[in-house]
Amino acid sequence: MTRNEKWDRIWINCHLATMTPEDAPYGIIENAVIAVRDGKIAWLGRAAELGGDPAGLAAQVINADGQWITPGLIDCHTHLVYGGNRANEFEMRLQGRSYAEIAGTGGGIVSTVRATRAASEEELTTDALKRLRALQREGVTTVEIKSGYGLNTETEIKMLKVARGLADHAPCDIVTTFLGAHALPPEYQNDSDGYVDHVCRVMLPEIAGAGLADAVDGFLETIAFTPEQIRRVFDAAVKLGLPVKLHADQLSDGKGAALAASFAALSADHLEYTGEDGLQAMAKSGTVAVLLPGAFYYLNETKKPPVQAFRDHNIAMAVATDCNPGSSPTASLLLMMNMAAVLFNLTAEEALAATTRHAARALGLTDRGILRKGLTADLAVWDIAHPRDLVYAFGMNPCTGRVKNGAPDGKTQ
Ligand code: DI6
Ligand code: FE
Repeated sequence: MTRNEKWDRIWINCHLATMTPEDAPYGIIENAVIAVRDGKIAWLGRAAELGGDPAGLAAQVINADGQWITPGLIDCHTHLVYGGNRANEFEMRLQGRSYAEIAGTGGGIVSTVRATRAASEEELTTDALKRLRALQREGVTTVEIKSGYGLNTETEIKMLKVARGLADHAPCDIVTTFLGAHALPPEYQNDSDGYVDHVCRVMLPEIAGAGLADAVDGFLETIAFTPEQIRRVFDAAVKLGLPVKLHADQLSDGKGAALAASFAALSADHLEYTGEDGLQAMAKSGTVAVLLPGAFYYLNETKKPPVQAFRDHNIAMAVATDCNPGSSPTASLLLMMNMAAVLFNLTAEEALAATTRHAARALGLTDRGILRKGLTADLAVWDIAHPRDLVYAFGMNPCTGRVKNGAPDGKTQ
């Protein structure tokens, strides 16, 4: 091998959880090495099979001291760009008011809309970065971020620009989603059809034209938009070549999962109330079920998503933070993995697949989420004894390093 054919970097003395499905459980390779070159995984396997001296094979050798390496975690559903917070509404809920009640009296999503419209790009960036960095400290290397707190063209664009811009401040890939159909803005108080028209005819084309959205989302719920309205938004998205996803069946069975699946949605999210019709449609379309235990917990819900039915139907399950100021103010994906296990009965292996392989699929990304030669070298390094430890404990963070496109970010805890 000539000098410039050397790998850029090799981690020795590590254990791998590749999360490749054919190597269950966890795709464990003990006493392993993993090498990267040009941002991609160049080689991985048992150290005994390396067939050479690491220092001769790679420009840089990193001794992982027996730690574990997994794919970088992926948070596939967040609203982490927003103005202000809703701690006041949390206090109201503690005094007995419901989330829907607060939303119905000028609070809820619309109060965050007011704060987001008033915030500058700099202010939004500063606040969002705190949340993004918290995710990164737990090994997250790809984050999806939705708009939906602007509800007018100018502010939706501001949010999406801020979201995209976060990648300049933190070694992380940002995937953006336009969520114009999140709530009714005050300007359209008694005219939800008029607002949906505006979303389809003005906002969506302008945002798609500017290349600011990778996908389109909506909120189908009695307190939000009807199936007919969501269908119109999705028709407009499909015409512009954008994939769709949906907040579906969170607080009631609005038949959202089936509607999302009929548009071959990347994912349907929440799904507490999804019934058999929705499950069958999702299985057929290959739509990923994104479970959001943070919102379930924080809203004190009791109806759990049909996890056993997802398994029976072979529907891939992802888990995400839903990081937002109203129903899930958290930036801990590890905690969500633990909650998915304890509250929703995922196995530890399912919970880790849910934030790696299946989360990548929920975003339509085929170059990450597992460790395999040729894929993007996004890694997380953990001071643990076994990959199950990532789901077992909560409020602990064993992440000691992250690698984005083959480069360590240099920071440890
Ligand atoms: N479902 C959610 O969980 C978030 N949005 C949505 O459609 C809640 C957003 C918020 O309360 O601010
Ligand atoms: Fe959400």
